[in-house]
This record gives sequence, C-alpha cells and structure tokens, in this order.
Amino acid sequence: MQTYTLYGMGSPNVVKVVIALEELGQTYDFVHVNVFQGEQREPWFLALNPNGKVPVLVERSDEGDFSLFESGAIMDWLARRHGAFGGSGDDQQAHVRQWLFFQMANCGPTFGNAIHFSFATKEAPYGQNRFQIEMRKQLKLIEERLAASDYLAGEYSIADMALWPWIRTLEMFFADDLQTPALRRWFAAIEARPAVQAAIARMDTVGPLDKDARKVASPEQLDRYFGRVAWP
Ligand SMILES: N[C@@H](CCC(=O)N[C@@H](CS)C(=O)NCC(=O)O)C(=O)O
Repeated sequence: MQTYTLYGMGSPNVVKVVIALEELGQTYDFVHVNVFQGEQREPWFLALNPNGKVPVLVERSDEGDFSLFESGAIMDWLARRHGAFGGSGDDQQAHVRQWLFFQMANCGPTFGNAIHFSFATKEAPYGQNRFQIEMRKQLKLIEERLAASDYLAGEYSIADMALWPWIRTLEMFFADDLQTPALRRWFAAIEARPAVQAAIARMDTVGPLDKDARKVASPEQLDRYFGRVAWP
C-alpha cells in the first residue's frame, strides 16, 4: 500500500501527474511550492530535485520512501507501479513511451516557449516566430495522429494524460490553433473522464495560490523565475 505526496504548482507538468493519480485511484497530499518566491531553490526542495523544478512525487510504502522528479519519469513510474495506462504488451508499452517522450521532449518546451515569447515579453519577435512555427508543426502532427487513432498510442494512456493539460493551457493563448476536429474530439473525450474532472477540481484549489504568489513577487524574483537572470 502506497501513499503519495506531490510537490507542485498549477502548471501542466504538475496537472498531468494529478490526472494520473486520480485515474489510478490513489490518494495524495499536495504540497504547494511557491516558485515565484524561489522555494524550489531552497535546500529542502533541492534535496528532492537538484534541478529545482516541480513536480516531485514522493511515494511512501512498506518498501520505504521513494522520490522522483521529471514528470515523464513520474508518469512512467506510476503506470508501471499500478499496472495501468502504460500500454498492454511490449509493443503497446513502447508506443506509449514514444508519445510520452514526444510530449516531454517537444511539446512541453515548445509550447512553454511559444507562450513565453508571445505573451510574457513584447520584445522577442525572433523567439515568437521560432516557437510558434514549431508549435504549429507539432499540432499538425498531433492532429494527423489523432485523426488516425482515438488516442496517441492507440489506447488511453499516460501519454494522453501528459499532453492534455498542455493543450488545455495552450487554449488560453492560442485557441485559434486548436480548432481541428480530431484534437477537439480527443480533448473532449478526456475532459469528460471523471478522474480528469476530479483532477481539475483539485487543481482549482492550487491556481489561486500561484496567482497570489505571483502578485507579491518582486521584479527580481520574476526575473529569476523566468530565467532572465541567474540564481545567486
Ligand atoms: N521537464 C520538467 C519540467 C519541469 C518544469 O519546467 N517545472 C516548472 C513549472 S512547470 C518549474 O518548476 N519552474 C520553476 C523554475 O524553473 O525555477 C518536468 O516535466 O518535470
């Protein structure tokens, strides 16, 4: 029997883990990390993730404590630990990982940068252009895949759970780019799942904490958070 503590904020890389925990019927404590005040660089947090980023998942069981960072590794661990959503059979498992890694290596960084360069600064047409072009390339690929298959790896899996919150976030900034039929069908099917609704409700309690934390963050703290200056 395991219990979980998830360290995070209201960002897509955290939401995907909340969805997985809900889909797997696990209970978990949520520890909000105030990234605007730099909690992720405090020694207690760096002991959990030396890279200073959320999410981190700690599992407690009779076998002892087990701590993991990097959301893709966490998703893969949860799927294997509970024997669900990781693909049935070797081939299927490989395809789940293929789409999970695709999200991790491509969509996360690209969508994040497309949002950052388009909305967090007015000074970077080069960055806007570069990341919006790459974002649209990835969205086209995703649309083609979902036109051929109900879910990314065939059956609903951690790969879909990993991408879905990123599409949800992208919708706040690039809704016009997301109106393609297969993507819409896939998005609605996942949104309708009770576990996903439960995850959204849980995250609704976290969003205001981020907003409040950002409101009181100093310009120096925001510079650090956005990676515009190095941490001391
Ligand atoms: N590849 C990492 C990315 C994690 C990440 O970028 N976390 C952000 C929030 S979504 C964060 O902690 N930012 C604070 C910082 O970098 O100082 C993962 O998927 O876990």
